[in-house]
Amino acid sequence: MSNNRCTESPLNIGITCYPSVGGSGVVATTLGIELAKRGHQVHFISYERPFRLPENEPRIHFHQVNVNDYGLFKYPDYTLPLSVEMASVSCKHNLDILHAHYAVPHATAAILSRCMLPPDKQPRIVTTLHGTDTTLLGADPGYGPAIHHALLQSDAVTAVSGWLEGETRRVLNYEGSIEVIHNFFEPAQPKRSRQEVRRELGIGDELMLLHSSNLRPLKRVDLLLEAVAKIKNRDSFKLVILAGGKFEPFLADVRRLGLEDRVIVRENVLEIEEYLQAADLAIYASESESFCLSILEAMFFGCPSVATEVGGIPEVVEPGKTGLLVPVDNVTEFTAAVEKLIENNDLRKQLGANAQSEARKRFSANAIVCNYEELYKRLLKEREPIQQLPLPSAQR
Ligand code: GMT
Repeated sequence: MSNNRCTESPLNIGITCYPSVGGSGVVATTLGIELAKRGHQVHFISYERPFRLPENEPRIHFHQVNVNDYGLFKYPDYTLPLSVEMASVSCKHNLDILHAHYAVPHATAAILSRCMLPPDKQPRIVTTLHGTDTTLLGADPGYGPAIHHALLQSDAVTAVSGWLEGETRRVLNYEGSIEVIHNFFEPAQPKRSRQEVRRELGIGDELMLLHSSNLRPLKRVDLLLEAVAKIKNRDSFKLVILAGGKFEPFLADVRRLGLEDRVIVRENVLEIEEYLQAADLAIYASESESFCLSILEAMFFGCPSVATEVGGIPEVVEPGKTGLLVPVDNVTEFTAAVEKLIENNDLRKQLGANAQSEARKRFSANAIVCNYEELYKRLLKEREPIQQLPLPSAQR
């Protein structure tokens, strides 16, 4: 273990995250890619390769956790094999930092892995809270105390918004230190042009509204569809839904609301940038959101948002400057805000331009990744061995 490693030298960093479609996995993957670009060795540890993790990139490694489904257990366990893999990777690759994205079960597994290692092989553990690990699971008595314990035992805890920091204190009664490091995005260059993508989608002069999410109930896709169905000028738009999951459960709503010719769905899209560049307005009706990475992804392509004023969204969208915010659960106001930006091209374009420049300034990899690097280096410095004072001769 590199206790005395020069903190300016490249680090060995382990990252654990969910590999499937979801904001926390996307942020963790992008962070790993950016850290590798900056010269660090980055080791991803998960049950599958994260879906946005490129193959054959220098300094990026993937370690798969094998989970055996033993017939004697009703539920397969992931936490123990994950902790064993974390300990093994820490040991073999001299990890300086083990960074758990989304506390459950990653932070607990990281703490457990550290207990399996001798002191000189123990990495510093960073836990990043993403949202429902606090707001949903933190409030569950079957999880809360374990999450609280994992946060206390972590060497550093970060949250993706100031709002989530507050919720973590409130829900988990956590009094330790939490550093807010906002999410960031590093868009890839789209391979197709805006026109090509719009042609593929069958969009002509209409405005392209975009919603991109995992469609879980708190995204309130039901409410979003209702609001869109109330837009007076039906020919003025098409709604493209990038679904991180099956859209099938919402087909009945689409039919009931007469939106069959207005809604276009693409499931599990990897080339998200192609669709982002083709969009004119992003729409989000979530009832809770610690940050809403999808809004940020759209902002990078000059696309403003209409979103609900919940959670960390006001830290991302400045109402009247980079988008419009409306109260949660209010279909009428949501529709009115979308109509306003459909009708007023100048306003929409101005908000989009502002959104893009704010995103680049505040939420780019350049603006954010250094905060994680500084945190890692601070943690490693804190553990550098204190200079031994010479013992008095009597004790030698
Ligand atoms: O907590 C979740 O819902 C899942 C999580 C995820 O893995 O996508 O989403 C959360 O983390 C994202 C990345 O930090 C944030 O952009 C989302 O707002 C947040 N979701 C919620 O808070 C509901």
